[in-house]
Amino acid sequence: MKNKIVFITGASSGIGEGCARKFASQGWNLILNARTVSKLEDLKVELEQAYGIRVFVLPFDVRDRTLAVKQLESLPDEWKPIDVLVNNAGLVIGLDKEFEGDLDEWDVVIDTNIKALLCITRLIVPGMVKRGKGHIINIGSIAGDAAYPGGSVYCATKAAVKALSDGLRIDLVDTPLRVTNIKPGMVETNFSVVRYRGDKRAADDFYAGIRPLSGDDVAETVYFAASAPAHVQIAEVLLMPTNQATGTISYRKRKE
Ligand code: 8X3
Repeated sequence: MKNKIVFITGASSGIGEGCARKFASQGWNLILNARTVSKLEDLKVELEQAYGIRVFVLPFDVRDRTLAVKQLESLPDEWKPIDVLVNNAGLVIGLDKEFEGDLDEWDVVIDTNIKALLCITRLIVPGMVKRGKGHIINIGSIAGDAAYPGGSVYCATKAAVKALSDGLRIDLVDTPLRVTNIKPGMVETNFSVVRYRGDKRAADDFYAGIRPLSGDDVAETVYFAASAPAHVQIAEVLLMPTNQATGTISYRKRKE
């Protein structure tokens, strides 16, 4: 295939969907992963028609290591030389205190944000090393820079994404491969609804009076890193709404 290939996890909504649209608009072929196949199929039809690129739908839960291995092995040879991996799949459930939360929910968060990211990296990067080219872009978070109230476990997982990104960059320093950690602040996606356990109103209230980033805003930064000249490695980007200053400080306009 003459076009470059990007593999995006969690591509059915939010930042992942934004990345799918952005890379497609720039002529890349896409391998799209998420749990639900229907949204990926819709995206495939839409983006192939709009941009004349090709899309391969690869549905699986990134936490299922056996299935991840099977699905990646099943990729046709022409889809195997992945140029860019966007490790985007991630979530948070609840805003509980560290001594009160649900251990099973935290397992889901830790397994997705850390162990699954590591598994997909472990499966895809050896091929990149062999081919002597590739770029791993991890979606970290401002939450990885410092813990905030009710964010203990989520913040820990995003601190882990930073460590895994830095460690991988060290391990690949003698190769042409690049590693980027993108750290968004407030982004309005379905992510927030899951954080409030499905309470859309509570999620909306969180953004009242402030204009958050969109998944597309973050995708622009992801693409900026991916399209930098080969000798330029964007190691980290912290991006947030103009009225956010840190993980805990933001300004909200009050209703008159
Ligand atoms: C999500 C951003 O600010 O909600 O990673 O922690 S924040």
